[in-house]
Amino acid sequence: MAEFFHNITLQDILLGVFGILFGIPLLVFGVMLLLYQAGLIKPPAKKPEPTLSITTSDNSSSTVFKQFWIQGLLLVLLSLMLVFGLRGLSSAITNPNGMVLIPAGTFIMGSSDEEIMWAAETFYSESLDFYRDETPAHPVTLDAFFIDKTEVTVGNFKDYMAETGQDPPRYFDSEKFKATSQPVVGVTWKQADQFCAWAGKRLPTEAEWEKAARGTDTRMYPWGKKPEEKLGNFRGKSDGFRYVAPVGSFPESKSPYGVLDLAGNVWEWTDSWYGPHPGNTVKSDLYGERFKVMKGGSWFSNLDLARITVRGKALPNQKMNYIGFRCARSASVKTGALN
Ligand SMILES: [Ca+2]
Repeated sequence: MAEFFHNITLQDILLGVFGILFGIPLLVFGVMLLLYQAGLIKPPAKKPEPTLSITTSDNSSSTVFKQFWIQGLLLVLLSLMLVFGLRGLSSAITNPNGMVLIPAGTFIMGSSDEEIMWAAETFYSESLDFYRDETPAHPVTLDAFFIDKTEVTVGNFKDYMAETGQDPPRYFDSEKFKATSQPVVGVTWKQADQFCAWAGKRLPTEAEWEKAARGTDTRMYPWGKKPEEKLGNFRGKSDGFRYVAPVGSFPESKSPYGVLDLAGNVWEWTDSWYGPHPGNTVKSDLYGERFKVMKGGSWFSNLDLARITVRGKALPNQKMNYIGFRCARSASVKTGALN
């Protein structure tokens, strides 16, 4: 429940106001009609306002009111169904419980040789080898899915612990990392995986995370091509935060789909093992089912590591104060994604 309130959006509020503005007057109208019908309120002396057509030729007041009552009630019911149905449908499709819909389709995953050259030159790296696991840039086609709009927070994790009796992650009592609006850190891959399962979700794959951040062009960052120190929580204080920032602190950094916190704040666990991209020719002992890929860089990273295509890696049992996560969910109806 707490998670629901954390995730209420402007759209939810506007739709709520819309529902109240239309729903309440209609409800009052319906109740008054019922009272008329029951004889608890005196009907007007004259014929009712001709706003609703009365087709009968019988002018006796009881028949007129009976029809008036039925038409009015139908109108109220239909209006309420429309208002709340639209609200629920819209909310469920675009933002179920703080999630964002990423439409099905193809995007470009990974970096081209030119792009890693650009990164090496921009960030004064001594070696191109560091970047080679991002290559080649290759098309990937995904089904539609939902992804959390922000990183999972300490507050979310408290709800989970309260309901399941799970142990707190490392750093849960640390002054720097304990605020409820901050992303939870110090979680192992398994803890992240179990939280998502509890929430009826799952960890995103590396490809899903990358698409949610990148959209269908080949941008380097969720906001575009340029490194911008002020658009996320990276190493140093110039962004306003020395350690983690409350989730959603950088609304201008949103991805093409409106997802926040992707670059910086905390690295995010994905479901994927650290293996080679299709067509990658690098020989690496690190490839295989040993490391899980994490994405996005953190409050402890520079802007180089916050590039969308960077492939961070960590052992699944690592508990670091710069690693957190967010969850995803398939959008096919058979998985119940629209509830
Ligand atoms: Ca992040």
